[in-house]
Order: sequence, then structure tokens, then C-alpha cells
Amino acid sequence: MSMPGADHERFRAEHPLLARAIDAILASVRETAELLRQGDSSGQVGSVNSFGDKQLKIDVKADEIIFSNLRSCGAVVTASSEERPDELDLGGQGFSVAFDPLDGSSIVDANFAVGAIFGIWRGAGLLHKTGAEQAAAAYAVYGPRTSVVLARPGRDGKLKVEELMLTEQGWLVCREDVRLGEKKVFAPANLRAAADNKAYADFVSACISEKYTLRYTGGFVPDVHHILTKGGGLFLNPTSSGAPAKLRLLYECAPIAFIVEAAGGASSNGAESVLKMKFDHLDRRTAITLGSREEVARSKHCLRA
Ligand code: FDP
Repeated sequence: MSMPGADHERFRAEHPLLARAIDAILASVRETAELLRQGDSSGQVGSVNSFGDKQLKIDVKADEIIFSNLRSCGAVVTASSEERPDELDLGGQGFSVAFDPLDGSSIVDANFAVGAIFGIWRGAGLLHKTGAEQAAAAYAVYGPRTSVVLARPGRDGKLKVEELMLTEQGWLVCREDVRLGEKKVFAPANLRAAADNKAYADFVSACISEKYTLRYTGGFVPDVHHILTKGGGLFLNPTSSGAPAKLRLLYECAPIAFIVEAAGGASSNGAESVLKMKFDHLDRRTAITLGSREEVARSKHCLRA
């Protein structure tokens, strides 16, 4: 990685191929941040991806940037993106990467913060793996500042979660050890599900009665980043028959849950940690609650109607 410091030098020496894959991600984030700054964010291209979502020009461009950097780094065998949901052979060796190149496509035109999500697995292929098997994961937040939160092997094989900031001098570590405690802050996504999921409606009412603070932007990445920045809180995306699961396990939930759990938080699909769920198919979706441990325990009963 391009960051200075003994810890990163040790990481680079112990995990040279993983460091190369992470370098490719950081280079992609830098290029995407520049693209977003140029303001080319509102035009839609005429195609739809195979899941039926409308693609924006910016999604397509960010996707191309990431594939190109992953291909040229030589450390990536297989890659798959939410925009191109196949397992593509990138010709390198070492790792497989799944990514969402631009999370928050419905809010990018409003100039809200948006993000990108990356999961990294050892070896070739992503199908039938689980989130728990990730070697590292990262997300990028494109807001007034561009930062990356990265969960990677630290000392003694333990995972380390750190935040890197993009500055004029390049990437600098701005938080060494991102940790989650308990906070009464909540981000209730897919609120339409509360219309026919009484447990969800009751949970939201209980949060209001207990004077929780609402922090919700409609972007998975910025909403989770708020929790990791403030040191606690809850993001939940319950489902119902009329409002089914939207978030994708491979491209969104598994990498984010890996980071949150590595920071001392928890995740659940209502029954178990989402890190235990297998990628039976690339488009597997899930209801999810994640964040502070006590908040996840308290909210997991309301994920499904
Ligand atoms: P979007 O559709 O804008 O891409 O990935 C799906 C997602 O955004 C998440 O980023 C976000 O948390 C969620 O959908 C928001 O859903 P609701 O608007 O239904 O709450």
C-alpha cells in the first residue's frame, strides 16, 4: 500500500499479493472519486444490468475502472461485480474479489454521499464460499472527503480495521483501530416493509419511545459508516411479502458484515450471522441487521414478516 508506517510495511511483506489487490482497490477509489467530482453523475445509459436495475453512467464507469485495476495488479484470479454478476477470470493469481462499484445509485443525483464495497477471498471463485472466509474487505465513502475503511490481517493473525483518508499527499491512515461499542442510533432501511411487518413497525415505535437518534441517508455505505465513525448504532433492512430483500449477500452484505464484526460489532439475517451464509448463487439477497451487538440482538426478530 502507498501508506507510510511500519505496520503497513510489515503487512506488505507478509501479504504481498493481498497488498497488491488492496492497492488496486485504493487506486480505483481514487479514480472514481475524481469521476464523481467531475459531476458526471446524472445521465443514465440505455442498458440495464441483468438484475434489472437501471445503470447510471457513473456505475458503468466505476465498474470499468475497478475491473481494469484488478486485472492489471496481477493478484486477482476471479472478480465479479454487481454490475457484471458473472465470475470473470482476470488472469492473475492469489485472490478473488466481489464488489459493488457504486452503492447508492438512487441518491447519487441528489449529491448525497455514496460508496463502493469490496470483499476479497483467497483463491479462485466466489460461488459457495461464505462471508466468514474473506481475507479482507473494504468500503469507500465518497462524501465531502473520500475515505476507505479496511479490515485486513493485522498482528498475530487478528483482523485490524482502519480508516484511510485520501489527501493531496495520497492515502493516510486517519483512524488506526476502528471499534464498535453501544449507541442508541438507528438507520431503518426498507421502511416500506413496516407496513406489513408488524414486528418492524413495533421496533421502530420502540426506538422512537426510547429516544433513539435517527441517522438515515438511504445509502448502505454512508449509513454504516456513520455507525463505525460514532462508535455504535444499528443499521437494519428488514423485509416483508410486499417489500422483499434488496441487499445482495455477496456484493454488499458479506463485506460490510465482515468489517462490522471485525470492529467488534455483530450482524444477523434473523437466524445467524450473515457471514455464515453461503453464496448459493451470485444474486442471493438477504434481510440484515448489523452494528452494535446489543442492538443487533434486540432487532433480529423483526427481519422477516
Ligand atoms: P440503492 O437502491 O440506492 O442502491 O443497495 C441498495 C440500497 O440503495 C442501499 O444502499 C440502501 O441502504 C437501501 O437500498 C435503501 O433502501 P430504501 O430506500 O428502501 O430504504
